[in-house]
Amino acid sequence: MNNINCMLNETAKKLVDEITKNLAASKESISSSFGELLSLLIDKLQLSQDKKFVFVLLGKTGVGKSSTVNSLLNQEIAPVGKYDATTMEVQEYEHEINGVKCSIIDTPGLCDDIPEKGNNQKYIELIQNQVKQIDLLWFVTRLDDARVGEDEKKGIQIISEAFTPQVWEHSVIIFTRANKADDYLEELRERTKRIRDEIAKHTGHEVANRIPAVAVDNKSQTTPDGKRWLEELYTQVFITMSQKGAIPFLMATAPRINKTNRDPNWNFYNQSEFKNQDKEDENSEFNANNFIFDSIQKELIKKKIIEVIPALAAAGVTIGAVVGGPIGAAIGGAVGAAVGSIFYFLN
Ligand SMILES: Nc1nc2c(ncn2[C@@H]2O[C@H](COP(=O)(O)OP(=O)(O)OP(=O)(O)O)[C@@H](O)[C@H]2O)c(=O)[nH]1
Ligand SMILES: [Mg+2]
Repeated sequence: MNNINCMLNETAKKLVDEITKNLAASKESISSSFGELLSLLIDKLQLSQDKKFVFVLLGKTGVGKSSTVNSLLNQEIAPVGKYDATTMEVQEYEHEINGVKCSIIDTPGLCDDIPEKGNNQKYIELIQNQVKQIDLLWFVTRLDDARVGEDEKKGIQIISEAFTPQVWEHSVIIFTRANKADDYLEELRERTKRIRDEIAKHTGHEVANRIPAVAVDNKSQTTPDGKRWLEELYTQVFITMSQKGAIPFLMATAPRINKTNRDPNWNFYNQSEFKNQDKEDENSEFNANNFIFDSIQKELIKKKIIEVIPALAAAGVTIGAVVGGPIGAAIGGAVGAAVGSIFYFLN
């Protein structure tokens, strides 16, 4: 427990010791290695705190790239607005969330029909020079657009050439304006297939068909099927992003992870009393910007966490419920929030 002792203040240290001891009294087999596990986890999280996660955004101007990233991270990271892309450039927005750095790299013009024909090679060099890390590539397009445009095809091609087609192994397809679709499920299915087919020209179908597609609507908390999209977006982003970016991302978002086991689709938006409560209490479980995962999403996130930190596979199912919250609170800060969330998902 040396590492913990270094970083915790006296009160927190006592609390962690006490919890560990209580656990030892009640569950001998789990607790014998619990201290080691916790120590390893805290080490890993502390290391990750200095790392950052990087999202690269690809999509035509005005489709909702900025809005969607801002919704997920609950911050005004990239400006939202309607202005025409006139040149192809690379824009990097750097930000710190909960003490963790992130970079959102925007690629204005890359998927837009602007008269810079023949300049693909120049852009490839530009993006290669400016982008050193990609944890997740976001291909953003409107659900109510019927086809994959020539400009989008060009964007897909340039990205594939600049970063090798493997870049699509850590990518998601995001459909915005889900509530504007005429036939939601049909359009979701059809458009997903068309975009995957286009990407498959560079990666082959095996990689392309594994790219998750998520429908969102930045003007609404739900999609036409009545389900919240924020948690689904979070889940697909988290499980698809590179292992390197996953823990920084989890740490940045951990304070917004709601640890109650509530059905995410219970109708809290419809209840005006709770809407008012949202405004009063940022951390309230009724805050619509917080994440309330359903059991399938929890399971997927758990699987990814264990993939990134394999030692956690040894953590018994009972640990999460018993100590996750108190230990997380005792540790405090981004590391504590992440510890609490990780044990919540393991549970
Ligand atoms: N109805 C609806 N409007 C959206 C949605 N997403 C974005 N918008 C609106 O579309 C406009 C453009 O959104 P942005 O997020 O700025 O789009 P962008 O792709 O980042 O655009 P550029 O950075 O200018 O290329 C804004 O007025 C948004 O409010 C959505 O899901 N549904
Ligand atoms: Mg934008």
